[in-house]
Amino acid sequence: MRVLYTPGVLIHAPRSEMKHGTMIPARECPARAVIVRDALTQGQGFHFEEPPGTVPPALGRVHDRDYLEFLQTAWPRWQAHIGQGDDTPDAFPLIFPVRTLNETRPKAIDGELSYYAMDTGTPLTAGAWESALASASSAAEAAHRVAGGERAAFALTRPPGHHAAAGKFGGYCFLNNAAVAAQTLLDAGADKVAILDLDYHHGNGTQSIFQARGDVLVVNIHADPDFEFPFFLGRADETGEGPGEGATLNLPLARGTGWSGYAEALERACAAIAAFGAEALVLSWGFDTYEGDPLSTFKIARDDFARMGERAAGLGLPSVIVLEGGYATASLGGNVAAGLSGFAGA
Ligand code: Q9C
Ligand code: ZN
Repeated sequence: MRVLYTPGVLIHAPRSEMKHGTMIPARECPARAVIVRDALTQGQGFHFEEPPGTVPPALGRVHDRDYLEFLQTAWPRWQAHIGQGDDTPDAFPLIFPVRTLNETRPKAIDGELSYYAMDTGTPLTAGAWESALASASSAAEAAHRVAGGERAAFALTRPPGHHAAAGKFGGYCFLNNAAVAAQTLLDAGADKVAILDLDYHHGNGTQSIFQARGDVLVVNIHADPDFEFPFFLGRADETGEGPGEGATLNLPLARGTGWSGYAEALERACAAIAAFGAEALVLSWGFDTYEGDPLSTFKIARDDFARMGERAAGLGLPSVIVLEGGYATASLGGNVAAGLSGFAGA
């Protein structure tokens, strides 16, 4: 299997995030990509290639122009605002335009951070834009390969993307890599693309980007938002709107779900994708469903990732696979290798 990887994904290195009111080391860290890269390098049948260092055209079709401008310039503005040069701490938003306020975009950088964020859990760092762009470029190049006839390609993306909406960052995500891959497949000639999101968390960004579109089916299998982040999207009654009515499918699962419950949802997901008539698949694959993951309540084992990959491959569709979450860093390389090998072996 083709692997799109660039060291650009290692630049974004958040220091810390908040947990229960105190700061802990950031879970979404460069070591995640390093361990996946090393596991695939040592594994069988993975062929590495670097994506081009250019901005993928699909980026501007799934994200707002003003949001992209903000992301690209946020760090130097934040640095100037803080006035501590190279010692500038990571940027966090501290207020949100909730229902009692209005959504007029402020001019100050700290106000804009709040305008473009969905949570305080996503440190914006000196390298956030560079790594997010490297990831989006990897996803787009993987899509080009698949559009050009390769059976499957894996984009080793980090930071992840599925919580990022057209104009919002959050959930460790800045640019929606899966959406970029899907849009690239469409732009290369596919009429219909399906996105299957297997991260532990609901991919709210991906759903919202395509919610009113009929050309992309978005299917999510995830922890029920009644008890889990992102809390405000991912319910079973969300089915899409306008031309996208019927092209959103949410399969929320209970706390503690193991392989049997998960496999049942996966069957339903695959049946929907087959019925939609997709010509290509984007697998938005997070490995935080793992039984050893610090963010997960699910009980998915390494062998189960191989079964997951096998089932997704069984759809028989040209597939772009992008990496989403997975925070049991020491186990992440082996888990990704197992999943991709399961896919390739099917
Ligand atoms: N105390 C992805 O997996 N914060 N994002 C959880 C737990 C949000 C995860 C806080 C987790 C977002 C791509
Ligand atoms: Zn996740």
